[in-house]
Amino acid sequence: MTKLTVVMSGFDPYDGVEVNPSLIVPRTLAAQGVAGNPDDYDDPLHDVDVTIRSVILPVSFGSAWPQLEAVLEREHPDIVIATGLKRAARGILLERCAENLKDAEKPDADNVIPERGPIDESGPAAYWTGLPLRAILQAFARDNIPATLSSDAGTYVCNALFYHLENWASRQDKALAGFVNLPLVNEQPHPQHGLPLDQQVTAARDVVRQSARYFLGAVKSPSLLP
Ligand code: PCA
Repeated sequence: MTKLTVVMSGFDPYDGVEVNPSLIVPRTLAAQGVAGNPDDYDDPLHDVDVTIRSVILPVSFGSAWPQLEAVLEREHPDIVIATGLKRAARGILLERCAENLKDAEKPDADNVIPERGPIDESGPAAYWTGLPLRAILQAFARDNIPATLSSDAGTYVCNALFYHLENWASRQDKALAGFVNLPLVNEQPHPQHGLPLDQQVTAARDVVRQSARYFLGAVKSPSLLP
């Protein structure tokens, strides 16, 4: 049986929102797992054992990445999926690209507003995500999950973590990493904002399953192309 390790990160409560879905969804998925169906030979994960580790990070420019990096050094994951909250989002936002820029308008959890400028003075302007976004969107369509591709995770802590993470992934032999923004938890259907929690967990399961398939070579199309 092939073994894969996935690290899924989230953030502490943020932006006055008591229930940050990115705090609950990774923990829930780590507890539930994403088991393939061992009797279904068409299921590319039928003989894959996927372990998910969740980690919750502070909304801090200074310590979110070092805390995630420590987990990556310990777990040596094959796939890393970072998540955060975008409170204005209607559905799931699949982030395409991490920008080498921090530009915060409000203090972080350490009460720090970092100086505006690049995250890494000598790093590239941006990194593409490593996740197979098109395959994930197709899985979302099958599961009726509202989602869009997003070209910009902002210039706050989420983007900074995403950038450090892709920088890390670029130095690994083989590791996929990306960032997914979640909307508010809204149990009642709402025309503009939010999704129920169980739909968000289903979405995260789709992200893990499609990323695992891609990692194992079962998804053919390059991640950013149609
Ligand atoms: N969202 C923030 C940081 C933590 C979170 O959940 C952001 O958009 O940068």
